[in-house]
Formats: sequence, C-alpha cells, structure tokens
Amino acid sequence: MAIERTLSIIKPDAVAKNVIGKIVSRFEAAGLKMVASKFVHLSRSEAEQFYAVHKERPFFKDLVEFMISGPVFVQVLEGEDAILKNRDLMGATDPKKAAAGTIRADFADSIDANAVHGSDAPETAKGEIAFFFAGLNVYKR
Ligand code: RTP
Ligand code: MG
Repeated sequence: MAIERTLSIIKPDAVAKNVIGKIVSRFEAAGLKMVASKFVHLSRSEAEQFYAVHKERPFFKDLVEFMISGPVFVQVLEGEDAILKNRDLMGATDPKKAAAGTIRADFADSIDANAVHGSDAPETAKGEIAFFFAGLNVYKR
C-alpha cells in the first residue's frame, strides 16, 4: 500500500467543543502521522474557494457560513492509504448515518456541523494541502 498524504480539517463545531485532542488521538491510533498543522479562521472568500466544487449546491451558503463561524484546526496527515483511512475514521457525512465509533458518530451534531473534513481523492488531497500549506514545510517523520 502506498504512503499518502491527506488534508484533515477539524471544523468550528469540534474546535468549540474542545475535542481536538480526542480527534487527533483517533488519527494517531490508526497510524496516521501529523506532518503539518495550524489554526486558521477562514475568510468568506477562502471558504468559498476551498469548497468551490459545491458552489452550485443548495447547501453551499450554509456550508460557507458554518466554516467561517470560528477557527478550524488544519492538518496534513501521512500514512499508508491515508486518504481512505481518514475517510473511514471520519464516517458518513451525515452523523445520523455514520457508523458507530467513527469521529462523526461520536462528535458531530448535524450534517452541517459535522466535526471534520477529509480529502476524498489523491488529486483533491494535493490541491487542498497546497491551499493551506503552500510554501511551508511538511515534515518527514
Ligand atoms: P467534507 O468535504 O467536509 O469532508 O464532507 P464530505 O466529503 O463528507 O461531504 P461533501 O459532499 O463534500 O459535502 C461538504 C459538506 O457540505 C455539507 N453538506 N450538506 N445538506 C446536505 O445535503 C449537505 N450535503 C453536504 C456537509 O457539512 C459536508 O461536510
Ligand atoms: Mg467532501
């Protein structure tokens, strides 16, 4: 299996609940290593750019409002099959449908306030990592 990198965002709801460490522990337990991280309070235009793929969807405005409602904790995670592994740890987009023991089942309140974001494919991971960490070091560990 290939060593990959993926972008994870701990969203404003989970930051406000003070569960960053609990979520990071899940990544660590699954063998994903944090190789870059920072807090960011996204501007409206940054959030619109980040989720541009959804700009025609009915939920876009609410998604952007939510993502700018408070700071987020952004990480690059590295490990075997990191993209899919992170998505499995996150669980389904709607926490009501997320499998027991997943991050969204345990920490998310609704489909809007759903605790975490994760890249969904190698190309999106590359673009999302560059979006937040262009020109910065992403460490070898
Ligand atoms: P994310 O991009 O945040 O990791 O979430 P995801 O892949 O599981 O879901 P995606 O389809 O990419 O949607 C992005 C975010 O938009 C909100 N959403 N609302 N009301 C709805 O039907 C709906 N669908 C999506 C969610 O907050 C989702 O995380
Ligand atoms: Mg998505």
